[in-house]
Amino acid sequence: MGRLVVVSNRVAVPRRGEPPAAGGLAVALKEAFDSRGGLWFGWSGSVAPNPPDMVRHARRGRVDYAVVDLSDAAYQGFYAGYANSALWPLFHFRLGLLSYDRGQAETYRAVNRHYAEKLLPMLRRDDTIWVHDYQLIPLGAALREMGSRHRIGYFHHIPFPPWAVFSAMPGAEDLIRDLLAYDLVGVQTHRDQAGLCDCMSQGTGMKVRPGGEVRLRSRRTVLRAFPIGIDTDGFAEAARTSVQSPEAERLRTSLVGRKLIIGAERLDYTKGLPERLRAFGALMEGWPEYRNAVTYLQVAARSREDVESYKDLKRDIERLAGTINAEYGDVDWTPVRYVGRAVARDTLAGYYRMAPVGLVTPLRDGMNLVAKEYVAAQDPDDPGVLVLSRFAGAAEGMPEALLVNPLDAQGTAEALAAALSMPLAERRERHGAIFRRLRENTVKSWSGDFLRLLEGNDDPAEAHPPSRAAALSMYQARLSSRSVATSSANSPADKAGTQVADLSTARASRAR
Ligand code: GDG
Repeated sequence: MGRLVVVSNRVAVPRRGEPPAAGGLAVALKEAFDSRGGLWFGWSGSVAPNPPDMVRHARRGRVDYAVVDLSDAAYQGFYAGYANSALWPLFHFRLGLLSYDRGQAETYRAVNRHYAEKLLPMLRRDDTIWVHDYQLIPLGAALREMGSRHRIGYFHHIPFPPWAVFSAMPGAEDLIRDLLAYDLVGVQTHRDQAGLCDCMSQGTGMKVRPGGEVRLRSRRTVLRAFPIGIDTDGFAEAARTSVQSPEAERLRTSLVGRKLIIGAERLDYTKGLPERLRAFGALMEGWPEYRNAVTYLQVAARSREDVESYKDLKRDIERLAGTINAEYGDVDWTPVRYVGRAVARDTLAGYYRMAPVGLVTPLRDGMNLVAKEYVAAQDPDDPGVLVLSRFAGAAEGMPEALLVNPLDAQGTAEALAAALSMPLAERRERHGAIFRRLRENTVKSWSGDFLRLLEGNDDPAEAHPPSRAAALSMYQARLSSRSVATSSANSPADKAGTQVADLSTARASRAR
């Protein structure tokens, strides 16, 4: 079996001697990387006016990390511009926030082509390529144009709207056509699969067969739902340990016996934070018995601060939290505690475990891992209750959560009141049912399922022999990498890799 080649927007190179960061794709891919070796390619997270046009390499275990920097212009046009100001709102059904600029759309395509040019020479004939997320939709088509016949899969982490919404984007047809370059396109839920199939048939006029199969000449693309999971046991263990930590103790002491409602996410307009604050305000208004008896802790890690709509959001949230605190707070009680920065992952796990209510109410979300993590973190003997937006992908697999429409502040407040007063037996029953499912569908089973379907049973190299151009480019690259590798044990690429690791940590906040 060939290597696994992963391409994602942002690549965090682990520090030498340290394991990859817990959580996220690194955990999902660990097994595949350990067993067959691999390459992880993408943006370093670094931006410079005129970065050197080179790929920097770092080897960690069986994985080669290969990263490129972005120029200021590419960052603005590709990342802050088209990806996060046009595609992100579009895919989250927020047409009013969509800001389209043809120049940015061209930069997005140019960056994807540039990535393909850099990646192609690093590929081996029998590699399997797995591309991640909306920043990289045209990458597969760019690779095909350059002659790649590899198996290439794409996973879309965010929602997929139907054509009635999607077609608002100038060039919508081209984006959908780009997906036909992939052998497998994965989305999070059945609702997203329906949206994708609708876009495919209406945007291209092609027939989507049962099972999500589309055929274009000899090429076959499969469109499927693969709901992403978490490292359930790992997160549960982190919560068990961390709930005893000094940080957790500090929070517990400060609550003075009050019940905790918790929310945690990137500060993003898709996460429904103003709506959530209004719902908490409605709880305070309509259920006076909870005044001075509950505290709502919202962790909102800063994100995409150079995108205009995110600045407005920050102001709105701060104003709303201030209004609720002024209205209902007391000398010894602040109803809303708002922490505007990231909290360490394990600490967060401990906080979840001590909170009787998890409040996760995005307006739209591909999956929402916080919902899953909150459930995994609970004490099974005395679990908390998840209040969850029906518009989070996670809701599809969690009918036992209290499902709400986040736009309905009264309805969400009712769910909060129900959660705060739910009898132990019912809490255990609801929690047990979700937790069992979370243990069956983990992040590892997710990546395994995707790769199994992508690779099928036949030999990918037989099914898609590389074209002459691609074979030549790969051959030349292997020759030149051999001469670098033999020149010194402490090669320039290796040194650059160490530098990348430092950079990647410093700029982690630019990841999404
Ligand atoms: C995209 C899709 C899809 C949050 N605050 C802190 C913190 N977090 C962690 C959570 C969770 C992760 O960040 C966020 O994951 P989400 O799934 O909620 O959201 P996105 O970042 O938007 O991710 C989403 C996901 O891709 C996976 O496919 O579910 O729908 O939008 O793990 O725990 N982590 C730390 N400090 C914080 O303050 N350390």
